[in-house]
Parts: sequence; C-alpha cells; structure tokens
Amino acid sequence: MLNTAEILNELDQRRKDYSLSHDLYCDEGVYRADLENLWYREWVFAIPACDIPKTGNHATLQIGEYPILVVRGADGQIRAFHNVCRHRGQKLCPKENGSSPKLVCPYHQWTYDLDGRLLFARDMGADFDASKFSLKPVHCRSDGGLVYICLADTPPEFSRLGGFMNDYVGASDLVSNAKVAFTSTIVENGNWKLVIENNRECYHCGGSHPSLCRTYSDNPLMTVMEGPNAASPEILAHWDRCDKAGLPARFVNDPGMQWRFARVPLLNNAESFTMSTKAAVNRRMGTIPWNDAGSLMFYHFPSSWNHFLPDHAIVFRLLPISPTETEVTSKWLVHKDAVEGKDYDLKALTEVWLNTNDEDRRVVEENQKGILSPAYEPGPYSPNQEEGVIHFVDWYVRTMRDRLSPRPAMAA
Ligand code: 3BY
Ligand code: FES
Ligand code: FE
Repeated sequence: MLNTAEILNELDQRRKDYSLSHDLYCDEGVYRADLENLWYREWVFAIPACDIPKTGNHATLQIGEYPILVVRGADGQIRAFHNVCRHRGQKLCPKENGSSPKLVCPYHQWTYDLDGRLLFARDMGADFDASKFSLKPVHCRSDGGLVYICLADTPPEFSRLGGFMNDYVGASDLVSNAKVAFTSTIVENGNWKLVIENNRECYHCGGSHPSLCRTYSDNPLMTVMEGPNAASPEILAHWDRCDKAGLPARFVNDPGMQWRFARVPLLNNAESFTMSTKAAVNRRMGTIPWNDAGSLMFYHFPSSWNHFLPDHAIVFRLLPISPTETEVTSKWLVHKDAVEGKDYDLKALTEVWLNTNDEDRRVVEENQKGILSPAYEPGPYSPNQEEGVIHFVDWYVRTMRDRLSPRPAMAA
C-alpha cells in the first residue's frame, strides 16, 4: 500500500497525455487518498430531487466510509445527514429509498424529525438533553433539480456551476415536473477513474455500443468542443437554432474542466436514445421546444455524467466501492404526468442505455484486468479522440498533487 510520498511520486512521474500508472488504478493507498482528497472534499451528485418528491421521502448512498441520508422535510426542503443514529451508531435508514413521517432508528427507536432534530428517546433519564443529539448535517444543495452533497467542513465554491445548472438543466424542469421512471444500479469491477475515463471518450463507441451508435455520433467533435463559438459547423448551427428558441445549449465549462455543459444534436435528427431513433415518451420535458433538440450533456468530476433529452433525461452517479469496484446508478426521468404503458414503454425508454452501461461495464472490467498485470505500462491517449480523458486525468493529477503536497511553512 503506497504512502503519501510514494503517491506524490507516482503523480509527479506521470507521463503527460498517457494513461496513469498501475498503482494509481489499483493500489489501496491510492484509493484511500482518492477518498480523502477528492470524494470527501468535492461536491458529489446524490440524487435528482424528484427521487424524493414528497415530505418524508428519503434516499441513501454510501461515499467511501460514510453512509449518507438525503431527506425531504415538511417545509419541502431537501437536507442531507450522516445516516448514523446518535444513540449507538446504528445505520438509521437501511434502504436505498424509503418514506416515513419521522426517522425512526430500527435499533432502539430513537426518533428524529425530518430536519434532523431528535424528538424522542425512551428512558434516557431526567438529565438527557435531546437537543445535543441531532443528526449530523452534511452540506447539501439542489440546483436545477439535481441534489449535490459535500462531506468537507468547507465545501468548494459551487455558485457558478449552480447558476448554469439552474439555467441549462432548468430547461428540463426537473424541479417540479419530473419523476423517476426507472433506476438501475450496477457494480463495475474497475477503478472509478477507469469508469470516468471510459465515459469521457467515444473512441470505443463504434466497437462497443451498437445500440447507442444508432443515435449518438461517435465523432469526437461531439464530445469535446473548444468553446461557446468554436465547434463543428453542425454543432454551431444547432446552437444558433437553440439560441433563437431561448434554449441554453452552448458549451460552457469550468476553466479546469471539472465540469462542462453542451447541447449536441443526435445523428440524422434522431429524437432520443432509442432503437427506433424516435422519442420514447410522448410528452416533452420542461420548455424544450422540439423533439430533435438533441442531448444536453453535463458531466461533473468525480461523480456524474448526464444526458437531458427532449423526452427524457438520464442522470448517472458513480461511487467508489474499493480500488477495483465502482457502483454506477442510472436514473431515467420523464415528465411527471407521463404514464407508463400509455405515454411511454419502459423497455423502449431504457434499453439503449441499459445495453450501453453493460457494454461499458465489460470494457472497464477487461481494462482493469489488463492494468492489474505486471506487464501493463501506461499508453498514449489519442489527441483528438481522447481529449476528454486527458481533461479528466489532468484534473485528477493536478487536484491530487495540490492536496497531497506538503505546504510550505508560513513565513514568520
Ligand atoms: O455518455 C457520455 O456522455 C459519453 C459521451 C461520449 C461517450 N459516452 C457516450
Ligand atoms: Fe439508534 Fe439505539 S442505535 S436507537
Ligand atoms: Fe461507452
């Protein structure tokens, strides 16, 4: 298991525009450093707000060692807490999704309000002060209907990104007019960085994704754009059309490429990620004006990528489980009034990305197996096909080096 100095050395030795070293993808010490320095410090995508539409609805997730609870309060607000009872530490809400008017610990029934305050604790004696045993809060915010949480004491700045989420994702009206039609959770036997790297390029799409490639162009220009006025002629024409309709579409990014939005057209005016290329849902979401408005793509390192289409949205969350295991949760969102069997067929809605996720799982797992070999050595990324991967590894290496480097002593 590598120590901090050894991890820093691996990061320093990394060859630019090459894949990372064996240890950075496999080592337990690196995995723990990733948790401490990224997953416990960055904003992490938790759920779409419409996953817990009503008071008392809650969802749980696990970030490394931390079980987290996200709950909708009586005031409609979404809050996050450590999912750990303040009595003897029982995991408070055991299920991935649940609903209850109060949060009752299954062990000895300590009962919390939805805002985290301890309301009842039986037979705790006259001196017991319940106000000292509220659930521990976790930073939580919801912008454009996407709930992000952060375990850091002082979370990184989010307001610029939050503004764009409200603006770009707002067009899909996830806040008040969407529902979760389907959830899939899979575990990929690969390091979380391999899962993201795979998502950030379409070099593999032609060879791996026959159903996605019916509608999604594997041209790298669709995945990596240079700026709001610099893209392929096809994308620029799409952005002009969206501008006129007031639909946010142009490329916008974080300077360090930690996140990016862009709405891109699908192949041959396809409407949705379906086998038929037509919309899967006969009700459009939000204010999106046409069936062929393409996909608004939004990624955010380290935890999420998303597609917002006219007829549905798919939000993806990845969470690390171990050096070589990653959980990927996908949720398909539709207009809240769309009725399954009438307005959409669940198989037609989900089959392309269920296939795609499974195809990606297989390539990630084989990638991990190859990297576990002592014969593995880092190889070069394609400059035009894998620029998105370069953005990710550069962000990763820069952020980790910055956080692991010894700080120079303060001047006296
Ligand atoms: O789902 C995505 O966002 C990416 C874009 C390129 C490959 N993959 C389909
Ligand atoms: Fe929760 Fe005892 S551990 S009530
Ligand atoms: Fe893929």
